[in-house]
Amino acid sequence: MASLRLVLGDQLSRSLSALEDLDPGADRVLMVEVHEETTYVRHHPQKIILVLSAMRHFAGELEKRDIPVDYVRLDDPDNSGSFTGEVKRAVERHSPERLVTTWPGEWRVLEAMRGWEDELGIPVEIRPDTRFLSQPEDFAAWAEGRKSLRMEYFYREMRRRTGWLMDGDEPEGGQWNYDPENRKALPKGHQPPDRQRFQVDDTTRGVIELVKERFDGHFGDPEPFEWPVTRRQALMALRAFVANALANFGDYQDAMKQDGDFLYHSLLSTSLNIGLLEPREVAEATIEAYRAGDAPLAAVEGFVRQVLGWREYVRGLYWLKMPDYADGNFLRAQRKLPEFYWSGDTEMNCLRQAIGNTRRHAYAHHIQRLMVTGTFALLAGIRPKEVEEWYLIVYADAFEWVELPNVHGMALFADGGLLASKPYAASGSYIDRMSDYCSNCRYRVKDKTGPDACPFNYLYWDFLIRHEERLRGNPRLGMPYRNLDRMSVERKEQIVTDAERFLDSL
Ligand code: FAD
Ligand code: DLZ
Ligand code: SF4
Repeated sequence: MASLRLVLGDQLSRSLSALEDLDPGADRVLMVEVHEETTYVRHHPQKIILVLSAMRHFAGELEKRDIPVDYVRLDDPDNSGSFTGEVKRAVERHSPERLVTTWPGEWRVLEAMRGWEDELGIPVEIRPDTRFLSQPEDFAAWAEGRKSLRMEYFYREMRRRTGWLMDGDEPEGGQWNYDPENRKALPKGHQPPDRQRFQVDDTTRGVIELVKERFDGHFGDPEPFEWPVTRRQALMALRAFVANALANFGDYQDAMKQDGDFLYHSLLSTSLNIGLLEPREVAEATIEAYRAGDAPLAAVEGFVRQVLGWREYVRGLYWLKMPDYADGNFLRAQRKLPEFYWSGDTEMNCLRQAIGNTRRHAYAHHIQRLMVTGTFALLAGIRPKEVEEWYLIVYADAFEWVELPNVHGMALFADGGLLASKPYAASGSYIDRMSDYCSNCRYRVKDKTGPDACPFNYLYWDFLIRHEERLRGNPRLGMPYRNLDRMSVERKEQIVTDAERFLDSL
């Protein structure tokens, strides 16, 4: 055989670089379900179902096009359980001249791949992942010599490079960023559209049963399982988002609502991250809606910034800074992850809502991830590695290249400000402003201290007091520190006492 083309579970794109120049008469695709990937963390059952079902559908689609696929199932008795073991076995079966694959999404997998030439005794070609709109070396060139790596400037460069939402050399509408218009709470009684749901077919049903049997005890409900698992379904999800939600995406991007699991979010991250959709087509579909007058500029710019800006930026940062990036702990956070992150058993309604959403769908939207579970972990000083593992486990879209910078850098400020210019610390009033959670909570968001006060309130000030040495010099924290300076000694003592009492009870 000429070449063996390895396709991983998050590389399910017909345009994948490993599949370029494939000769169906001489080459073969290799796809492997392996124990190591299904268990390197105790993934939410829906994440395993998503990846395995999408892999099986993708293999079927390749075969329909007469591309030979060697597909190893998880329950194959000879399955060695790892990428390295399965690649070795496949090389023994097929004696290819070379192995071709695409740059993976996680450092640990790249490390394994780098040892394959020696182990297999054949050339191993690791091709760039051209589905992204920028490559790690582009990011490294952009970052070179810069004191700070703010996403906003990277994003502007990407806008210029793609020409998206540009008017010549200027941004469409005269502004690069319409975020200030994108921070509205949902009006009372407002009903966001329902999520597009996908029927479970026989392939997915088979995987659901396998996962229920093998991964019983993992956090999260396996069913109802409603994620797209084929390209056709993913395209339907994209069309549904553009038609039903995009126009309001900007306004309500930061909003949260009791039992509002999805609001106006696109729910496209799972499809993007496993390759059923490409970022280019997703962004272009939204820009087309703007040009057709179907969505306002602020909404479309807000969405494009997530896909062209944040998504590409976090990947660039990940590959620039790994493997050391994962080891930072700027704020020396050492507390254990509270049990309620798994059980949802807490009287804090905002956390109960975000964790419940996560358990039901392997999904929570950005502000729930950042300003509820993320901010709480930041304020409470939870050990970054434990928080990172939680996020990698519980979300169906979690792959380390995107999860780690978002948790370590954005939510926890564990990189000391490489990604974020200040910690995303906030008191309960932020959650109260952006949601209706507080009116359904046992705690009182207006109370600042005492047993009934919202814990976010005293934890916020306690956080600033605890980290004064590290954070007072941050120019973006000037105002809160000035407010802290105006507080009486007794008030500060009360804050510290309340915070200690609460944290000890976790
Ligand atoms: P929308 O709100 O509709 O956004 C559109 C798209 O923009 C998303 O599908 C996603 O591809 C992209 N996007 C938006 N924000 C980001 C971001 N900060 N970084 C990268 N891409 C972004 N995203 C993941 O894909 N996987 C993760 O494991 C992940 N972990 C996160 C952990 C934390 C603590 C935080 C704060 C954010 C995390 N994000 C992660 C980013 C973001 O929250 C999710 O991409 C988003 O919630 C997915 O839902 P959606 O498709 O409905 O997104
Ligand atoms: C997440 C995941 C799971 C659960 N299982 C598999 C698998 O059995 N086979 C596979 O090829 N990929 C799987 N994946 C996705 C991989 O973990 C992912 O490709 C690597 O982490 C690199 O990003
Ligand atoms: Fe969360 Fe505090 Fe509001 Fe309760 S009062 S929902 S703990 S922010």
